[in-house]
Amino acid sequence: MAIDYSQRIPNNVDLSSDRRLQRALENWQPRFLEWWKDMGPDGTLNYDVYLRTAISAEANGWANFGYVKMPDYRWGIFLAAQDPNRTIVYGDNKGKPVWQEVPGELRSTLRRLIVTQGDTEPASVEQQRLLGKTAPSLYDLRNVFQINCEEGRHLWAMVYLLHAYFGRDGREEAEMLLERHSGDPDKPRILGAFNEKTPDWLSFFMFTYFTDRDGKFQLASLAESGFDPLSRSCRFMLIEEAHHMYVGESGVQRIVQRTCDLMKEHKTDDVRAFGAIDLATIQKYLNFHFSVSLDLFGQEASTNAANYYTMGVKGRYLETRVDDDHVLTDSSFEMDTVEDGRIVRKAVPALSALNERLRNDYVEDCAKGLKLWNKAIADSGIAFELKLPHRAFNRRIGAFAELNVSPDGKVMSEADWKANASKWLPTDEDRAYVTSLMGPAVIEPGKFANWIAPPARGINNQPGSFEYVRFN
Ligand code: BYC
Repeated sequence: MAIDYSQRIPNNVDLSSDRRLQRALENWQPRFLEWWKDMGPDGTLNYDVYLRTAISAEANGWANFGYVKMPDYRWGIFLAAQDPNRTIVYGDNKGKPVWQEVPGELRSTLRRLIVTQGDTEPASVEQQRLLGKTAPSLYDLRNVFQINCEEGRHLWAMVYLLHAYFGRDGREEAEMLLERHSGDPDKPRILGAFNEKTPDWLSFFMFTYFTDRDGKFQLASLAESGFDPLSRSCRFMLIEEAHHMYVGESGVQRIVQRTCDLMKEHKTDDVRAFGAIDLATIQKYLNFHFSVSLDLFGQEASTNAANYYTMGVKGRYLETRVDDDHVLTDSSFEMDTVEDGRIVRKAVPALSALNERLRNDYVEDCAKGLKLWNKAIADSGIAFELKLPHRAFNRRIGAFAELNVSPDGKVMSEADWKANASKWLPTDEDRAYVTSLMGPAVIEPGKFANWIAPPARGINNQPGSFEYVRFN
């Protein structure tokens, strides 16, 4: 179905045919806009930003670019097309038609998953609120705004599901999504990584590379849901997510490139003297963001995850491409776990290991960007390799949280950890240095801050000097 832009809330769900739902969402809309003004990108309400807006939910519905003031962005409700023959492909309900309404016994489980997903979206906008002040170029400024607008739309996607399918409870949850705030001591966001700060652009690029990638894998698993409206919402969100990860991957790449260029030019590792970010510091930020994002996959052994799967609520990554019985009651899965303070490899029931399995898929995907970054380093003739730390490193959630583990996987005493942590994770001094590079936003078209290389190509093939943001 085409997206109807004539409505106050653009949508492809025939919203005007359900007056009650339409009114409820139209009541939520001004609250969302208030939240955007208070918690969204600071001081930007009048900017004209060169944004893409979805005009249809088809694959080619994306190439629609134009200047938009962000409060006028057409946030709306877009679901991927419905497949009338879709069936549940795993768990106890395998082979049955997908649900168009929420089965009573799954109501609280589904609501909880939708709320957890929804909570991350506005959280990330809050985390990125101040980045515009220090943008390294107009190109980057436009990208953070694009991401913020799309995360706002992802919030709309989950709020629609809550309003349309969960009655009063759902409406209350939708209110709460605007009341919890990232880092708020009294009403924090639900998941750990979304209460961390994103104070500088190296953190932003690492976040969009590693944490948005958790989004990719969680959304892909929820796209397998037997609750069809959730599946269709997530399938559409995944299209938007891809650009966010590209911003992260290319952003880190450009920082690495600039660092390598300066190392070669000045024949030194100490690029701090030349106002860039040394590779050792980049590695520490990578360690931090990777480990915090690993926590987002939950416990290694999880009965929650087993139940989601058995009930048909949340599947595996690309479920239909996995070659097994899709029931898993007789299958086992090998994974690292903790016994007597040591990391040991064990076969465990596959159903309880689904979070870990998804984490494996994620880790494999994370490694791809490192290859690109390391190629840039190697092409510069520099002997240094960025590495993903061991998955037990710096964990707060799951079995490894009780251990102290080095990036190369050695279990150590607390005293040894304390003595070494400053080599592995950004110190206050590292953070202060990176923050010190974040000068006033670079707003001259085609110019870039000293610590980052220009991108290989512009958005929508625009030239390097393109005016991506107009300040009014
Ligand atoms: N922090 O059995 P477990 C994105 C809790 S990112 C705090 O393992 P489960 C985006 C857990 O809630 C994708 N608490 O749980 C990216 C549970 O609590 P209860 C977001 C945590 O359910 C960038 C308890 O520990 N989407 O889209 O198997 C920008 C037991 O754990 C954490 C989703 O996450 C944590 N890290 O797994 C913008 C999808 N981890 O029951 C957006 C929806 C676990 O004891 N969520 N806990 O009170 C889920 O699928 C699951 O809730 C989780 C947890 C995978 C998160």
